[in-house]
Amino acid sequence: MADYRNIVILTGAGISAESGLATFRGPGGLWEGHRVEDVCTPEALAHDPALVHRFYDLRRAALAAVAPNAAHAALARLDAEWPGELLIVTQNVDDLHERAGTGRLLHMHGELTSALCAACDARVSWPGDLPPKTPCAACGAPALRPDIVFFGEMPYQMERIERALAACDLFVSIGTSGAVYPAAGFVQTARHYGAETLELNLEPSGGSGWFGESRLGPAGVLVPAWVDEVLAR
Ligand code: BJW
Repeated sequence: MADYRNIVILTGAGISAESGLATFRGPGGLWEGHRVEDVCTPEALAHDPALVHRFYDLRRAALAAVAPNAAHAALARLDAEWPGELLIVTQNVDDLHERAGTGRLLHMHGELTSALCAACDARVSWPGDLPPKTPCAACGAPALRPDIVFFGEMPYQMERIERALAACDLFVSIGTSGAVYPAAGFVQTARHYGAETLELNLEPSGGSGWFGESRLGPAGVLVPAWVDEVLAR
């Protein structure tokens, strides 16, 4: 790969799989037993808030039982030691990147440990269960919901992400199936602006053909090896 200084990394559920968190698609996936439209749309939240809140309460509780793995730790090391620009954009709503020590991070699909007020858009840290109709401390409306980007809603910080994609000279995608937009299109945006592109995934993703290089295997092996390479340059 050519010389590079400015890296954008996209992570997905595959990076947390070796920590024991289920991915979404495939056998044993998180939505097996739940239809996605029953839990992950604004319509589902309006129709059956108890089901949707319970689904995310269980996911939030499961976080306490898991820990960051070698892939999260390697990206935290990259963040600490890489002297150039770096942005890690995660689609994941878990907090394993932060717990590994990564700072240059944004959560484009929301966070399990945060609540969002549907009335005033306030976001507040929320580590425990979140019953429907919980009042918002900012505006008083009984409107706190999981701070999760549902299908049909705009992911967070898209302008910042688009700017970073346009400016980077290396785009790396880790542990994502490339099934959900706009994240699935980031590789094309980065290529359009001239970046090198690398995929690290267990199997070829939906957008594999867009990547200049694909390395297949578990993130817990591939990511530390790649970070060693980058920091040795
Ligand atoms: C490993 C591994 C190991 C396993 N090591 N790897 C038609 C065409 C195009 C788009 C649309 C369309 N119709 C609707 C849309 C838009 C829609 C969309 O993309 N739908 C698709 C289903 C087609 N998108 C949206 O609605 C988004 N909003 C939007 O588009 O707004 C408008 C807009 C316009 C213009 C610009 C910007 C925006 C919102 C999407 C919200 C997604 N939310 C979810 C749920 C979050 C809450 C929760 O966690 O419950 O986010 S969906 C779910 O999928 C979650 C994930 O972040 C996301 C991606 O999944 P991910 O991470 O890729 O996981 P998997 O399971 O799919 O893949 C895991 C991968 O890891 C696999 O490849 C494994 O092989 C691999 N793996 N073990 C390495 N050990």
